[in-house]
Amino acid sequence: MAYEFITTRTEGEKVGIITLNRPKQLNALSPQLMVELGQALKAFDADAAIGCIVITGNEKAFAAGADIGAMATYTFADVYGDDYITRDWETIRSIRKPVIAAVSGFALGGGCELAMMCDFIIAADNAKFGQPEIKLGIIPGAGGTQRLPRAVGKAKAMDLALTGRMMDATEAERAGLVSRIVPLDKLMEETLAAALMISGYGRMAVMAAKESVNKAFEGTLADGVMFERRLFHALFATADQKEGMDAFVNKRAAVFKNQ
Ligand code: CO8
Repeated sequence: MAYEFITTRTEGEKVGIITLNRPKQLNALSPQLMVELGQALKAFDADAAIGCIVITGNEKAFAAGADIGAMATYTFADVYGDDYITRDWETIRSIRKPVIAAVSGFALGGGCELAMMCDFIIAADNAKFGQPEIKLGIIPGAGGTQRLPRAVGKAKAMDLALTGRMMDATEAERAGLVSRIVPLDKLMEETLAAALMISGYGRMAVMAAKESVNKAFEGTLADGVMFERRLFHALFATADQKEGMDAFVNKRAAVFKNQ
């Protein structure tokens, strides 16, 4: 499919890569870009060959936020009544395959929220994260006030949301927002290595792991542990479990068939 504000490609025919592509606007997330992102995510999710998806930007910006120009004149009736800004932001939550954010440069406002909607974030050493909406007279609108405290704790989330300051990659890793920091020129190499590794594992175990970790953020500990246990039990019905354990016992590499 031809896109205007993103590009897509695959790596090793196993990883789907979506690159946000409005470089002059620092990848500001316009409504049309979000529609295209949703379409690309759904297409990779439906492609049986793809085992993991990566969203990235460019060296200067992952995304500097929702498009302020597009939002500037919106009224309450536009945003609440017609749901202009928010309606295409939820698609990513319905994607069942893992989605990694490979972040270099600015990840601000909606850009930081988009990164947090991904399953984990690998950051280049020049990455900068923040929720500067307060400076515009608004607050985060795509989950920032909810996901940021879960990732970095209340104190730092309050600091970022109330002052609008940015935090660099080192602070973000120390706080638990990003899983690892890599040199800028190694960002895609390291991210694709992780994505290819994930794509090589049994698809059902991968999806169950994603679903189960996400459950940790949405309910009680007891419910989450029970959910995990049921998925753990269910994976013993898969051929991939037999293959993975047989391979270990017989000291050979496992070949998963996603069955
Ligand atoms: N929207 C639109 N255009 C932008 C945005 C943006 N968020 N960010 C940067 N741009 C544009 C600039 O206007 C500029 O365009 P032009 O060249 O035509 O003047 C171009 O990108 C380059 O930007 P700068 O010249 O400002 O570059 P600097 O390197 O000097 O500064 C900054 C970089 C610090 C990132 C600066 O651009 C900045 O502060 N940007 C705005 C950051 C921001 O406030 N983000 C939050 C936006 S609000 C939001 O995201 C709400 C999310 C709600 C989601 C709701 C859906 C569910």
